[in-house]
Formats: sequence, C-alpha cells, structure tokens
Amino acid sequence: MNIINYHQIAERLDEAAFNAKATEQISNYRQLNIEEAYAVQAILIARRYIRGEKLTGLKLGFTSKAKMEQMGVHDMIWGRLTDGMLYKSGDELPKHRFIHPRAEPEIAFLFKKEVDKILHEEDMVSYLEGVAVAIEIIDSRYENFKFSLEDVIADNCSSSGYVIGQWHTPTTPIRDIGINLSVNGTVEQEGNSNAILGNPIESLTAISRLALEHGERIMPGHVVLAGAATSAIFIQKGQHIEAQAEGLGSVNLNVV
Ligand code: OOG
Ligand code: MG
Repeated sequence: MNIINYHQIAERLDEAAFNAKATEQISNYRQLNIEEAYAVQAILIARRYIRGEKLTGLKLGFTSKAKMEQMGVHDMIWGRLTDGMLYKSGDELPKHRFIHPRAEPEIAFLFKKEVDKILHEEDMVSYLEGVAVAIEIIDSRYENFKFSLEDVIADNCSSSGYVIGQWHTPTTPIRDIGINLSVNGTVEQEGNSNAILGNPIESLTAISRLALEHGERIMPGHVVLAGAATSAIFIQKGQHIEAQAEGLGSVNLNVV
C-alpha cells in the first residue's frame, strides 16, 4: 500500500501555492483528522520558514456565520501568517502570484507582550499595542476553492496575504462597529464587528487559548486577524480594494 504521508501532502500544498496552481482536495486521496490536518499545516509553514519567511502572527477563520455559510464549514480554525504574506496599504497585489484570490475585511490586533494566559477584555491594554482594520487575501490551494474542514486546516486556512491599516490604541472601540469592503469605490460587503463570535474581543480569547493549547507562541510584534465578519469576494486585476471600519479608518490594495 502506498499511503501518502504528511510531508508529501504539505509538499503538494506548498507547490500549489508557490506555482499558483490549484491541487485536488486531500480528502480525495487521504483521510485526515483535525489533529493530523494541523500537523500538515505545521510542516507546510516550516517549508516557508526554511525559505526564510518569518512568523508574523496568527489568524482565526470561520468566526462569523457569514463566512461559515459561504464556505460550508462550521468550526473555528486557526492558521499562521508570515512576512512573505504582508503588504503595505496602497501596494500592488500581483494577481498572477495567486490561484483564485479572495479579499475580506478583518480586524487586527498587534501584541506588545508575549501571551502567557487566556486573554479577556480587561487584558487588552496590557497585552496589546493596537487594533486596526485589515484586508486578508485568502487563496485556497484547492480546485474551485472547495474544501472540507480538514483540507482547509492543512492548507494553513487559505492564508496568502494581508495588509493592515493604521494602528489605533487598544482602547479604541471595536465592538459593534460597521466594517465593509469596497471595490473601485462601491461597497460590496458590509457587516458589523459583532458578527465575529458575538464581539471581536472573543477572538482574542479564542486565539490565546488555541495558541497555548498548540504550543504556538504569540510574541511582541505579532499580529492576529480576528476572522472576517462578512463573506469574502473574488478579486480581479485592475480593482482597487478597500476595507473600512468605523473609528479605525481604512486600508487598501491595488490588484494588478
Ligand atoms: C478559509 C479562511 C477563513 C476567515 O476570516 O474566516 C478566514 C477560507 O475561507 O478560505 O480567513
Ligand atoms: Mg480571514
């Protein structure tokens, strides 16, 4: 019997990302459980570290109903971000480097202290440097952007790019604020931050718990994306993509 191992799965996903060419879902050729899917994700990210990329933070996925329903996946997931995925506001995003990229508006947290416990609202001022609006670019490595929960976890939760707006002090209100994504000046997705786990501060609690459970350290300078409050949209060459959140300003990218 020739059972494909975790390294071979990670290699397929890594090459799909690297060559911007979709691969078939793992569930077509190998059954993985959740724990095994996270093991594949760890190998996949290690391949990026070997190429010189550095961990810059973590992200949550499927923290809102809008996202769960759009993708047909109903459990929260977490993945890793690297400096190779980071863009600056106003940057060009070269579409040819991606397979079928989508954009979604996000709320981001910047840490100033290593996370050594499960965080709650009262810890925000001592652990956070700031909060900001962000755009996440997700690009599933699977054909037709279709996956099971295990597939998407192994694929580092579709992480492929992110850009963060100006940081605001951690006391800036982020509960119950409007957040939207526009394309060429027209709002395409609109939501409320409380769509994220009831309120986005819950994602801080969730990621600190998950990171501690999985032995992944959140360090000073690291960023966490809370998970999108709205559905994601496919992006096309020539588009100007902007995310805005009430009281947090805006951030944008130009797809080329
Ligand atoms: C998985 C990533 C989900 C979010 O914010 O919910 C995510 C995907 O939708 O491809 O980043
Ligand atoms: Mg996201």
